[in-house]
Amino acid sequence: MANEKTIDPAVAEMLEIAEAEGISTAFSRAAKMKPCPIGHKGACCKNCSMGPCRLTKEGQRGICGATIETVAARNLIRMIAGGASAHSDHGRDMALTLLAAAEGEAPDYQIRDVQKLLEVAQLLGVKTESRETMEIAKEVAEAALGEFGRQQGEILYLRRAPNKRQEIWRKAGIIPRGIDREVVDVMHRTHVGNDQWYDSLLMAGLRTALADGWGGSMLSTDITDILFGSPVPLTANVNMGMLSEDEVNIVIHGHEPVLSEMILVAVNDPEMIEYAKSKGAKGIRLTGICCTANETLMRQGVPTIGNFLSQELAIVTGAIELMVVDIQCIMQALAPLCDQFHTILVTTSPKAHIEGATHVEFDEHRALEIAKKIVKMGIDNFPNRKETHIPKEINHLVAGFSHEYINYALGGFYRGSFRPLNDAVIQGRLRGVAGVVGCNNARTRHDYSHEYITRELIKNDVLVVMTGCGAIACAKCGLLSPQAALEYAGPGLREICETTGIPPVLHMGSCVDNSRILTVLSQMATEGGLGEDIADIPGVGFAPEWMSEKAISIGCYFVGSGVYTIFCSESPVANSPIVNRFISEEWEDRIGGKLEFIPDLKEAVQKALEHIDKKRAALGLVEYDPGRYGQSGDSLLLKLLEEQGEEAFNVYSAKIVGSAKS
Ligand code: BF8
Repeated sequence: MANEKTIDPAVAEMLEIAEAEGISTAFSRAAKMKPCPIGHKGACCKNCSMGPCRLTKEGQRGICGATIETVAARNLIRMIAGGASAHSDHGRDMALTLLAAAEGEAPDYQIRDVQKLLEVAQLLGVKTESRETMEIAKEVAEAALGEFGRQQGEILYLRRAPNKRQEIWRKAGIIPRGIDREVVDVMHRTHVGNDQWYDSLLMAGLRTALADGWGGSMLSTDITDILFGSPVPLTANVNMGMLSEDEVNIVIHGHEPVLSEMILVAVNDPEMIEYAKSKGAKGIRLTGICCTANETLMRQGVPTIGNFLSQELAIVTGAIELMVVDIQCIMQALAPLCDQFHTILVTTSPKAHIEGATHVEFDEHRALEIAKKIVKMGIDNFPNRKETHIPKEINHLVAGFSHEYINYALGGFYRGSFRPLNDAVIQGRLRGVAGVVGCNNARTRHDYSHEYITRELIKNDVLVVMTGCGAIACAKCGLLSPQAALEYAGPGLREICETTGIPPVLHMGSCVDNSRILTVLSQMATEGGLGEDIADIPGVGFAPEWMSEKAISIGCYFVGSGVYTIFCSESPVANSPIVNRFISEEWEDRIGGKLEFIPDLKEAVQKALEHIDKKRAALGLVEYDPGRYGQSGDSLLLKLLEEQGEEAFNVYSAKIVGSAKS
């Protein structure tokens, strides 16, 4: 039964225990509560108290006269505004931390990537010559904060996009002004009695999504790199087997590394470790869940024990002394669940209180002091641990692919550029590129769609980049290890992985780090050989198991940037065929990207590959042919091993080693 709900053996194991003991989880609640069929299709309008109006029949109107199209479009763009707010407010907090650090008021934070600071300074028009690092950092933080409240003009980071893309935005009237302004614009225009044409509503939604992707999220990623270092590849471990039987288990969950990085410093403090030993533990084990886990995994190799749908089941192990959370994707169900175990749930953000949790407000001005206080609470709770059940499951991965590193990995120090990647696409060694991102959703089999879509894409020589819970899902399936190339990748992609040592699926970070994918696409478009715009690149975007408003905002900023983006679910605007057509065909006509909801995974992959091939043909590239490559590298030895057995393989290997020596 549990295996029908998840493909993760650790989650299945814990789910069986939860079910046997009558413990409520998102899985059991989803089975009991069917989604509202009216809201599900975007047919419910509750923007005023004359309703809620349920527009289920063609031609029906709400009490104010709103049409089905208006209601569906308003609902969709309010989701964009919600998602953009979440990402961008996170970005604002990162800028405020940078400002506090630069002013000497947050002494526990430093500038770890000065090079990145200088690059960002240039983009934001901050002078760098003959200036102290902290002086530059202060002005960068102030300029970044200014981008949120910019009333007129254009967000400065849009300059990172190819010129042609910027022109498309200007022509379509969707170039974002300040980030806050665009979110307020959507909330205003969707108020009763305001914008009532689906066309202008949906275009305004795109503008807000672009403010998220090229504004709030991109600033967040860059400032996080400045403060904590830009990621470079590292090996790490994933899944619940990383919880410790004999150490104090502290789990970080949420999104902002400002907290989790400090908890990491605190758990490594020798005094804290000694204190843990005084309580009978062998030490302290820090692990993570969701995107704050992705952040610390990418930079420090902190193990990730699961994604969104694992959060409750991790508690059911009985092995977690303390789970500390900040913002976003934290289930309210954690508080009553922790009451059934010895786990302490600590909330830290003034924006995310949970009734029943212990609130220890985080303040970056006293970051390490507060982090130590929280860690000590966990240590003090160790003697209360009772029976535990920790699944054995552990997988290995390589994480830490920033766009800077991809640049270097493919081109080396002396010719670091996206040229080799573009050449691989041009020659057909790679059919194309794809971003597979987003959440888990209790309405679909946990992790299954991520694994299916990603495996099919790499089998077809599509290089995949991932973020968020999708990246964790595929890491748990072993797809983020270099060995996955041998097992699952198509012949051309496998050759590239063998040559460069990268896995066929690259972990690019948390959900705000989807902005890194925008930067990769921009650099590919400007490198030459693949057109002049992101929309020219043979590439696609996927959100196989999305559930959050943030995912809708991400999907829409990819579409706004020219990418064909597929969500593998029923459409949240299914009630309006006009709106569904608009976000697909009309958006493609106007801005080159389109948004489609395709629940059938096979069909979704097929459409993606057709799109990639169409883009290849439009660029005049050779037709993709998997038979052309794959005759080099390890594949010959492996073929020999398979066909002639180990003896022949050993004789041949010895010959190669011998000739290399002589
Ligand atoms: O920001 S992928 S479930 S954890 S929303 Fe949430 Fe979705 Fe996970 Fe990260 Ni993103």
